[in-house]
Amino acid sequence: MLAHNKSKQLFDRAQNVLVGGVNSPVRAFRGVGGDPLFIERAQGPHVFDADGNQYIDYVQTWGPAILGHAHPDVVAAIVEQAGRGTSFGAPCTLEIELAELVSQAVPSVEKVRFVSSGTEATMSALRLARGVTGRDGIVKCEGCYHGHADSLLVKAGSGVSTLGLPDSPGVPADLAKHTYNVPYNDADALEKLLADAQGKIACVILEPVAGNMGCVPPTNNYLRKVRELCTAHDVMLIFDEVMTGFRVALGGAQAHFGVKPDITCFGKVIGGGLPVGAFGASANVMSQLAPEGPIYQAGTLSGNPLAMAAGLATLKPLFDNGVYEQLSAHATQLWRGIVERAQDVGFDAVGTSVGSMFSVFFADAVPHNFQDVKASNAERFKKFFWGMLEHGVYLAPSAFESGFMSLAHGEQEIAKTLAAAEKTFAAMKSA
Ligand code: KE4
Repeated sequence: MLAHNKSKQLFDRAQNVLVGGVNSPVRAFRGVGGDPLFIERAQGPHVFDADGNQYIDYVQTWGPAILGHAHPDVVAAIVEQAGRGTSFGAPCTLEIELAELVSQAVPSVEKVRFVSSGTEATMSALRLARGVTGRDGIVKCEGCYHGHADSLLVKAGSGVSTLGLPDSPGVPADLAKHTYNVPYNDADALEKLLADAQGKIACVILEPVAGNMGCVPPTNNYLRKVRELCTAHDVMLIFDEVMTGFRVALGGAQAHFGVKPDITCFGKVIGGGLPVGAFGASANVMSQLAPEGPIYQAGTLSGNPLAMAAGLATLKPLFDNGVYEQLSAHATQLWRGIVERAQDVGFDAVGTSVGSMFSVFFADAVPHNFQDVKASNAERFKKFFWGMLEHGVYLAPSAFESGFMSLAHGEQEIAKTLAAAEKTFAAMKSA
């Protein structure tokens, strides 16, 4: 058994001063039981915990580390900029350069506003859509996560499309009532809701590849149907590409599937591990935002030079030829190898991937929505998680998260991961 004594000591100490010992709930390992590891450093495809254990990392700080951890170009860019100042609270050249790169990669984004998290990006995108349309209603998909802004912390009640019910204390019912939920991958449910709520809806926001219920790809033409429905009902379509942006393709999911949203949200990869989010749209839509227009949005650290430098150093290599083909091939090779080894011991298992994000589900069919995912074998996932950890592989500590492949992961890491899976499944079978 790997020693986790120092992580345990740190966790005990952390809980005295940090809520739940963490600064973001999913890190607390509540999804798999047990205590979280404290990570001391990371390098390439690996993270190292406080006890000195090395793990092949597929969490990648929840997506940003697409080049691998501590990439020399990213570190050098951060160090160089840090010596020139970390934040000016004034326009700087690096903001222009990163915005130009985002717009070059994602043509539907003619203008960008940088913020400091994915939550800020989606929260601001909602305000933009509500301000442009003059309507209050928003539609999201059950099981999609868009950060913790009040209007988005609302889950579907029972039924296909329903008035939102607060998913967290502190979200006013008077606000939650403007949030409608529909099942992911169900264009008929969306069509019915838009017809029933005609004239009330400002926007539909969705993850073009759901990544917060595990990796659940859109089924055939779903995104195209959503696009057509939004156009027909004069409703803005927001793609939350905080996870899929620069992760599934250089141009994100909208490039991969050929469907163009009205507003796009970004995060994670575009900051290369530093706090960066962004949202963007046509110049016309973005002109409604202050200081050009009346819709207010602001941020002290938005576009700060240190984060911009990290983002630029992270995105530039992604424009090289063959990058996404490698990432996609490795992600597919990984989940297929894990699924095969699970099936070899008689476990139901399926896998999904889009670009470099992937999941394995202990189920007999590929899930298409949150209900399907909730029907998968979560207890088996927990055993899988801990077995892989024991064999030096760090997966997301929740069955409702995606895994991520980086450019630093090579054949050796994949082979080691599959060997770990084989040992883990053998132990699970004999338990
Ligand atoms: P942040 O505010 O955490 O930067 O971004 C929120 C967000 C928005 N949209 C999507 C599609 C996202 O996946 C996220 C954040 N993702 C989670 C994990 N899947 C972040 C991990 C955490 O909450 O600690």
